[in-house]
Amino acid sequence: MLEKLHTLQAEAETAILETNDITALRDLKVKYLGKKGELTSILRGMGGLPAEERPQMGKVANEVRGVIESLLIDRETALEEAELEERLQLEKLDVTLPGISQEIGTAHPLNSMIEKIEDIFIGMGFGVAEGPEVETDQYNFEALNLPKEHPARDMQDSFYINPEMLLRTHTSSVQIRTLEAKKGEAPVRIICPGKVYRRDDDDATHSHQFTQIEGLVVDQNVSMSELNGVLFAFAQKMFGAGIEMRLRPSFFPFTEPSVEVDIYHPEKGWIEILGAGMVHPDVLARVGYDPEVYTGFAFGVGVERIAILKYDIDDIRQLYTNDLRFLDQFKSV
Ligand code: 2U9
Repeated sequence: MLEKLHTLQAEAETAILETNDITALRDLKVKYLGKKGELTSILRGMGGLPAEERPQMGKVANEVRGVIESLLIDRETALEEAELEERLQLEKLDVTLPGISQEIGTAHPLNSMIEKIEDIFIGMGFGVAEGPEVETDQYNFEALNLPKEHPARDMQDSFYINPEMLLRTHTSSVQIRTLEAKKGEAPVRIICPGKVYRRDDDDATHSHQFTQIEGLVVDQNVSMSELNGVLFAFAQKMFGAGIEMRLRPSFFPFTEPSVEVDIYHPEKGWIEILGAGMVHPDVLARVGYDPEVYTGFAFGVGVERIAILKYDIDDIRQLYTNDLRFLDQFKSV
């Protein structure tokens, strides 16, 4: 039995030291020291020994158990350390390596231009109003002095959904809705940004959908000189304090008198940037403002037109196609 115990110890020692895996080591513990393990099975045979030999054999058996236990513990510690070391090597982080740069997006030039224009007018006391893109014929045309037979209402020029509904051709309908809601109350000082739709063939300078910002001021004693002052302040803030601006007579059914507003461009000469005028008395009267008491001025800006001019863009379609090579140029704008 003594020999069996020593053989078991030697065998266990070799097996433990040769194991390179924690799970296998736990299996060895069961194999040698478990309830049904080899040491237990040897000890069971102690019953057959003479009584005087049993204490000695018991002592040796305990020593063998102690040796195997400490071998198991040492090996487990060694394997855990090795595993940790391996992980540390594998997961080593070189903090001096250059990082992976993240592409940072930026506002679309059309959106930054809308914001720029809004900021300028907000700075002059205007509020911002918005309204529906699908409009009634009444709000889009009738209320603005564009009667049924007016050429601008032609099916060829607008996107009609049915005889009474269309995609708005300008944001003037938002001003009409605002005036109606104010029920004759003054002052009114609003700008109305938004998408508008016209049946145009798309090319470098035309788009069937574009962005407008229209403005409206209604109060007592509003004059053409206030219109001139507000629009000149806008032109200066947008294009620089030294900009030259002129008004040319024009015609719109909803304003009287009407003007087109040009700025002087050093290379291109006089360029139209917006249209404007004194609100037609019939338009005011129709929404409940007595034209004998109240006057107003209105203007309309094509946002793309201003962006094209300011950023020297050669094709309006570049503002809609989301080509990153184009958009990346506006990171600092
Ligand atoms: C109300 C009364 C009058 C809005 C106006 C213009 C002149 C104008 C164009 C500029 C470039 C349209 O985007 S564009 O093609 N707009 O020239 N718009 S006055 O007049 C109004 C609006 C609302 C109640």
